[in-house]
Amino acid sequence: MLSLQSERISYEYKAVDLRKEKQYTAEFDKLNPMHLVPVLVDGDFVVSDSYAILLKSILRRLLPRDPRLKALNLQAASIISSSIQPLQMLTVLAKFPTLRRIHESYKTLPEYEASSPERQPDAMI
Ligand SMILES: N[C@@H](CCC(=O)N[C@@H](CS)C(=O)NCC(=O)O)C(=O)O
Repeated sequence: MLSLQSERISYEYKAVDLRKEKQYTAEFDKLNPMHLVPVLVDGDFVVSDSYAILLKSILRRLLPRDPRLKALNLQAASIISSSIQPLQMLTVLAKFPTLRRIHESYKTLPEYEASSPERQPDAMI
């Protein structure tokens, strides 16, 4: 636990060690039953999901006032939280044993190897 003071916002930072699966403790379950960080606790108000936290009043002030610039900032936040970040979550890494087994089995086929993304003419290596 760490108490910090930025220019105008004081807050307490509580780290949740995902490698030790601290997101599954009973205490954290009360904050976010989806077992994901980040979570913002403001008195008795609790909100999870970085996009929703961004839109909460205090952080909303960090967004540009110009509606076009604001839209571009929200676009970046949405792309990260909806399209990029979900692919890196611990819940989807190193799982899907059946798909992994099929992939390992197919890898012995020359046709399968030849069709791999990195072997395509337009692959960016
Ligand atoms: N869309 C959510 C995603 C939250 C998320 O996936 N958090 C990751 C860490 S960046 C997490 O808590 N992972 C724990 C797990 O996968 O068990 C957000 O933007 O807050």
